[in-house]
Amino acid sequence: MESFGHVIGGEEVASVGGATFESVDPWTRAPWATVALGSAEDARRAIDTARTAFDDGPWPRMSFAERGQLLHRLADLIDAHTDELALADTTDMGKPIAQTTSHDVPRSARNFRFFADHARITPAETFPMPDGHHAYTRYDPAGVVAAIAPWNFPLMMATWKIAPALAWGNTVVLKPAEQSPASATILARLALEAGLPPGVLNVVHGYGPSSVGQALTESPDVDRITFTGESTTGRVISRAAAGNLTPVSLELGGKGANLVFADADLDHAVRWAIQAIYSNSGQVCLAGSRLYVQRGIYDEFLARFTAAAEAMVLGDPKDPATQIGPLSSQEHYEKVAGYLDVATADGARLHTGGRADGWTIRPTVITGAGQRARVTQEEIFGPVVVVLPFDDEADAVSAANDSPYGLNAMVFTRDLARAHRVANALRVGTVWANCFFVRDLRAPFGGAKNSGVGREGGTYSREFFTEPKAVVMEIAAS
Ligand code: TXE
Repeated sequence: MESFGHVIGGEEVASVGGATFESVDPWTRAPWATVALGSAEDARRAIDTARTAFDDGPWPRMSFAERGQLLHRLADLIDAHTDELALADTTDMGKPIAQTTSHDVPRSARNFRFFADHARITPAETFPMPDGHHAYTRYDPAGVVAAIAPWNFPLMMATWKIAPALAWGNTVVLKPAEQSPASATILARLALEAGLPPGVLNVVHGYGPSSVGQALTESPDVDRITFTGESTTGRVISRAAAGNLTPVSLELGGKGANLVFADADLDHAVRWAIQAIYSNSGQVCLAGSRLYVQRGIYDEFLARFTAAAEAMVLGDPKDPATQIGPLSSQEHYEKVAGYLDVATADGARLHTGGRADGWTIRPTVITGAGQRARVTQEEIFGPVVVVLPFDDEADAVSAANDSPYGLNAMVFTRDLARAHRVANALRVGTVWANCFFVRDLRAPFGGAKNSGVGREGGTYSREFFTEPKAVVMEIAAS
């Protein structure tokens, strides 16, 4: 068994009361690591440490170049420890090793490099005023940031929050999800090795309600809360934060619509549609879990899509050939498997897929579900796609927008005017036209409706993790 502690004030420590929990490998379904189990008291220790590091320590007072140098060093160490970090996430939550190695870990390093550089080179505004004054904006760090991360991209989502927070001079307390704690401790160890001052990046393990998560969101000493997870949890966190008027950034659930028009390049659309729903076993907030196909190509598209889904390689996530691993936990497997029963009980059909061994679900296609069916409206968060036909553009847009979620959508068409029109009409935070998951880290990332509050990325992260200050100065007294 491996062992992972909290990292508070530059040291890896046990919980105050010595409590631990076990992280279960969802492939073997056996515990593989012992993890410190924090309480509200451990959260308070971490917040106090981060507070002192912010109020009295060097970090917020360093130049962007000095901080950037340390964050680049951390990015280099992440790259150098790719195998260890990739294996940690894969063992914790079952994501195929090919994905953690080629995507999640490199992207985590990139998050630090990008935000370090972005903070260093982004200009602030000046406003020359006509009356003998000028105004300019300072982007001062906000203070102590609580980052609450999900289990579906453990290292990648944690670094997406931590990197801009640190680059702008804040100190951080990270609570990783209880299903995927290991990579957070490894990251904090590497941050110390890179030379980040003690107390700047703290990690506390534990649960959400009545535990570390709740303590972080209720603390008056936390200045910003950034959270990714379920929409219901987002509401609970918003309510807790409201007690102290602490600003929150929430990236919540999704039910991405993927619109495939008859004029699309079908091979291309099938390839992306497969990727959009089955990568990470569908445990992706951005998943294209509602696949709307124009009626004229519906049968052909469905046949090609089904063949590609059935060809996917299931198995041990530590095998580099595996494309579909187990779901992240028994609880989550039961939730996703339950939706297969919901689909058939509601009169829909499992066109392909279903349960496999252990906690694995085969790439599943549901047909014959209505627009109002639960499987069409609710976030399943597994390798399960609902395929529905549409007649024309107006029909496609209205079906896509008929959802409580508004995180993202995809449109496949060769008609660029239509791609622009549809992108304009969709009520979501991101539209991908003829692609999926391609990111420019300067662009806003977040969701409309129940998919979130606020945006992160580039200057959007700056707005959230700083306290923008207007300085108005008289130039010449008259
Ligand atoms: O999410 P939670 P869960 C969706 C997906 C999934 C469902 C449940 O549909 O099936 O959520 O997953 C912490 N105060 N997404 O239960 O509970 C918790 O410890 C403070 C979408 O894992 O939202 C963990 O660190 N913190 C998603 C984090 O919140 C609390 C990614 C997420 O857990 C808390 C993951 C509280 N009261 C799941 N309660 C996405 N948008 O990508 C929980 N937490």
